[in-house]
Amino acid sequence: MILIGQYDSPFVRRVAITLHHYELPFEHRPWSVWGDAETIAAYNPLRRVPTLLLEDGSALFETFAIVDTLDELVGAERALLPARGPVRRAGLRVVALASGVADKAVSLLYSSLDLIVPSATWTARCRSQVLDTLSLLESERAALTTPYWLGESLSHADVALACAFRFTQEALPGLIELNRLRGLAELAARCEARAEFQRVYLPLTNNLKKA
Ligand SMILES: N[C@@H](CCC(=O)N[C@@H](CS)C(=O)NCC(=O)O)C(=O)O
Repeated sequence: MILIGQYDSPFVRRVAITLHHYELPFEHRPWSVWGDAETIAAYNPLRRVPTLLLEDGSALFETFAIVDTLDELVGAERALLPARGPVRRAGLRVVALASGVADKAVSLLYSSLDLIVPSATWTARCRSQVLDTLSLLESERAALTTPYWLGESLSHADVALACAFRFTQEALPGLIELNRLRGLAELAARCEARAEFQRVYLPLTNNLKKA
């Protein structure tokens, strides 16, 4: 398999961490959605990352579809969420909220880099979406006592959340007040200390235009 995209993307990072966690071998093409857009277009006309090329030559896009395929490859016993039931739904809910935060943070980053020209209304809306969702997740996390969101072991909820959390802090410095998000910060730190997270990290730089 070949993973296309840079590790400063919270979505690419999530896929790479999942690949490492599952010990699935892959090659990495750290192509930029800006500088290498036309190279990416040969595999994905949306010119978006992550894009994952499978052994049969087919290309997968959208993090949820890629992760779903990786779960299928390793089988239900090793997958980072149960195949069905309430724990799966609880995990998917956190994944969706964390992915939404990452999505809005990416949009705000692009606008701060003058890659898009947003209205003040749109920017304020994105900021509220990021902050209110993190605040909701913080209050839900505060009610949990387990080391990871769904219990004793890592799940897709933790990977998605930790990737979104780190990216949001780097992409939007000053937006998040960490002392209001202590539970999320602690969970993210637990994830970031793990080997598969440490293997997959590229700091977001301001010369970027590369995410
Ligand atoms: N919903 C997509 C979001 C992926 C995404 O936003 N990727 C960014 C890089 S972080 C991208 O491809 N940006 C270029 C673009 O959207 O045109 C997913 O989950 O894979």
